[in-house]
Amino acid sequence: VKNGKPLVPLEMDVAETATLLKARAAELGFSHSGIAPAVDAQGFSQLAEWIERGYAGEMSYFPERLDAYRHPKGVLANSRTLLVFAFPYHLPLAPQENSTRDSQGAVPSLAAGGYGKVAAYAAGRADYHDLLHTRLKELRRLLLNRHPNAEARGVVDTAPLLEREFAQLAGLGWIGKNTLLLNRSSGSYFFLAVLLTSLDLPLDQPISVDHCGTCRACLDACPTRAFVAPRLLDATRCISYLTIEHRGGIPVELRQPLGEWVFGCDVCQTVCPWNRKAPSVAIAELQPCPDLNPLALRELFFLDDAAFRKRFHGTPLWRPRRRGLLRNAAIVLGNQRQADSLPALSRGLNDIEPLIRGSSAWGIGQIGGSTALQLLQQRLLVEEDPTVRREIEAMVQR
Ligand code: B12
Ligand code: SF4
Ligand code: SF4
Repeated sequence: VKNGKPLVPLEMDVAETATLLKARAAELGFSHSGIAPAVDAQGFSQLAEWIERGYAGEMSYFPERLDAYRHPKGVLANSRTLLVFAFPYHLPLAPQENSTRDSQGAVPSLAAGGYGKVAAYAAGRADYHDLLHTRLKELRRLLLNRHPNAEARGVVDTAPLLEREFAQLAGLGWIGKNTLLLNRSSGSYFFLAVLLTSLDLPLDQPISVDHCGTCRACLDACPTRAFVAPRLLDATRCISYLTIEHRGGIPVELRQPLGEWVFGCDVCQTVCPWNRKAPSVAIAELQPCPDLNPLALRELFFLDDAAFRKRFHGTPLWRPRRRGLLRNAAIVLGNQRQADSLPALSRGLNDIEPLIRGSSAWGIGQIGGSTALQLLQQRLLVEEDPTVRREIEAMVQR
């Protein structure tokens, strides 16, 4: 600096910062990066309508801080630009790739029963929020070292920001009919992470072409018919919401369509033609973990709170907690209709948690037969919770 003026023109300086940040992001494992302006969120009024229609379900953080979604300054007051990054995760496993083995060393197929499917993003041991925040922190430090007076904040998921909209503005892809961000080279199997800053970084060109064309594979394949229209998702019908975010019982009419998904769902991505050639480039922490995917469900019913915590704490599957994961497991075992699952479900029917008892009653009812009926009738003699009683009675009367 000479006479209070920078020797290097400021624009060049920020341009160089942008180049450095993108280069470092690539070294840290991000597959794409781009810069978007901090402008009003185009989707704001649609977001408000989406909440109004009840599509957000129990995700109360949407209505509670709706106003903050209007503009990125709701996340960082002085934000001028947003660096948006994509981070790839492992593609869903083909059944033969599943590395879980039973005691005889054989690879169990889901059809054999007792196992549940876990969405690809959650198949590794690490929680992606932790992985991405560590990387964003390093990028933030790099930015602030070069511009000590600037401000920057890294976010993944939890801030009031329509990440896919800003990713599209930053040139990372387009928003597909399944509402996910898609990229011609990587499909949609990646996470998004954002670094908001007060710096005027040079902007990238948004992608304005919609490469979905006439395709509607995702809309037709969704097992629970969760898409009200292209790019409009009723989250309360989405298996990902039901198995991860929803706290209560799974609505009866959606239990069979849930199929074998015990945590999340990949259907609207696996059918997408843009994912056919997507490269599998996940880092070690996101590689599918043999004891998590597919998930052996029956043994879960024999884990108490402490054992459950020991097994799942720190993994993505911890989010719905024991009660949520066992609720899901009971539904999947019910859908598989295997008598071998009755001992586990019987344990669930007598669990301390009413949600698990009610879901297990449903699972036992799906398996049917005299043992199932006996288990349900026995429980009915002592059951006091009215909701669980209704679940059991509905199964006994079938
Ligand atoms: C809440 C949430 C969910 C909810 C709701 C999903 C959703 N589509 O909104 C649930 C739990 C269902 C979910 C599921 C999944 N999620 Co999620 N989720 C989020 C989160 C935290 C917020 C999304 C959000 O703001 N939704 C609000 C609604 C309104 O957004 P929208 O549906 O896109 O709405 C727009 C359009 O509908 C549009 N619109 C167009 N026409 C019309 C017409 C009308 C009438 C209306 C009302 C609206 C409308 O306007 C809206 C506003 O822009 C984001 C992270 C973030 N902060 O952005 C991750 C995020 C979107 N999820 C992610 C992932 C990976 C998933 C799953 C694939 C996980 C899985 N395998 O199970 C599934 C995919 C399901 C799907 N098809 O969307 C990634 C997606 C990465 C990518 N490539 O796009 C994100 C970005 C997380 C991350 N940081 O990486 N998720
Ligand atoms: S994640 Fe599954 S349930 Fe949700 S919209 Fe996609 S296909 Fe439907
Ligand atoms: S399946 Fe088809 S319509 Fe759906 S996101 Fe992919 S290209 Fe678009």
